[in-house]
Amino acid sequence: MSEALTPETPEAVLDDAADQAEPEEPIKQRKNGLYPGVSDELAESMKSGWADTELHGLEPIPQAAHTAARRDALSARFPGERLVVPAGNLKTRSNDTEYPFRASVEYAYLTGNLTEDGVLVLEPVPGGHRATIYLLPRSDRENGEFWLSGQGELWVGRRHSLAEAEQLHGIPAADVRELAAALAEATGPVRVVRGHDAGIEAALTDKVTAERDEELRVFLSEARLVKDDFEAGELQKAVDSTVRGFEDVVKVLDRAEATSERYIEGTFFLRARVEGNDIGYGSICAAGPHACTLHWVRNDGPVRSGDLLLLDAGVETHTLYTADVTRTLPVNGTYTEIQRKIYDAVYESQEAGIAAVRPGAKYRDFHDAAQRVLAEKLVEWGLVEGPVERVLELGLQRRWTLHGTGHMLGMDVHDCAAARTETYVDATLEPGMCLTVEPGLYFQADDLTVPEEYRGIGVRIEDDILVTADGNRNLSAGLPRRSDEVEAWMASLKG
Ligand SMILES: [Mn+2]
Repeated sequence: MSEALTPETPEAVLDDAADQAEPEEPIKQRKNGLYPGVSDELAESMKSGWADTELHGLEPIPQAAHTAARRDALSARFPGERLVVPAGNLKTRSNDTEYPFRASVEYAYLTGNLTEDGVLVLEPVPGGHRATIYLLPRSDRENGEFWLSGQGELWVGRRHSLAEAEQLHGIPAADVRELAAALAEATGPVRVVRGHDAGIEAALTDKVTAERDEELRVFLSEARLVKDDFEAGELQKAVDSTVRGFEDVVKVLDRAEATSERYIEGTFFLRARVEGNDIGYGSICAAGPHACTLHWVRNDGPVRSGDLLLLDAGVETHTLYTADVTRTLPVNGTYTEIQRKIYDAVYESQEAGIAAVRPGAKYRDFHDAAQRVLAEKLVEWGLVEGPVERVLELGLQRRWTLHGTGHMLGMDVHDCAAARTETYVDATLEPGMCLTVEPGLYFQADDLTVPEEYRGIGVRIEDDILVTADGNRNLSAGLPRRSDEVEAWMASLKG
């Protein structure tokens, strides 16, 4: 990262800065605490000679056609109350470097805007609410902010003006730098989505309660249980990019063998960054026994011919919807006998799970259907004593199935996580819900209760399933799942 305008020695800068007249308005210092040395002549020069780049007649972003209805639903749930939904701020990685910014799901869902420091406020008015997005405006040239401040556009890139933001999002925009003080002054009931913007929360600290704020968070989580057509389309885009990312990985498995699991991680990441915003979660690139570690994201192990590769990865779109897909592939293109036996059992379990996804079915049905198949296989193989009913009742299969069979999918990979039990796991499926079906079997390398040939084998198959009016649609059907089809697909890509 460049650090232009840094003079030779820090001492020189401090002396120099002390000599400078204070700017009329305080400029936020760059995080290294050093002002660059600035002569009056240079400061004057930097104020002028810049073209007017204001954009006019901007088309609204595609989400704008949907976010108004989402805000209306929120408004109807909390009449007469001020609602504050922050995007969040940059998070420090170390010293003056930050993690890539990702707007809070609640803010992105309600506005479509994705920039740091943004805040949506719904102000109660007769008959409903008036929405405003508070944003950092374009940098001021007059006070030097645009080139002397760390948030200045010269450093971080051009922002949209407030007028441009208003056209893009279909929501009136205002300067966020005045919001905290205004919120601190304001009276009347207010709720804030917590955990994203400490400054905004501090301004509201005497006016909010944890319990009431949680109700706001829960509502926004439950609002996302059923996806609208736009969201379903974005999820399909995320999956389509993910399919291409899996194809990329298969094509470079020989290079991964020559290096490590990192080659797979990097290959998938390239696809995610070129076609989408990012990966939706840390890619699990688990070769050999690492497949038995459910969240293996270190990805620093060897990739060996004869082993399986469990790849659990998803591309996140520019609108922040993510796929969540897993395939378990033979590194050399052909499953061994024992690998195929375990794989086919998981496949059969997944088929039973997917078949149970339809409107009106209980959410738990697909999990129960998938678990039953796995329990049957484990009894059949003599790994656990039957009958199957006893195994299921005592949950004995879970030594090897380990996790639930799926979850809601959307802007979060584990979407709608704040939804109440009665609206999610104890509820029934509705058209527009999107969930993963992802049974697995995992035989740890040190599991002495299973024959040696099982040890170190982990298999998961995961697809993204949209509930439709008459059943379901597998959004990730573009990736083969049956073992012989996986082998044929790999052969065709390596060809
Ligand atoms: Mn998943």
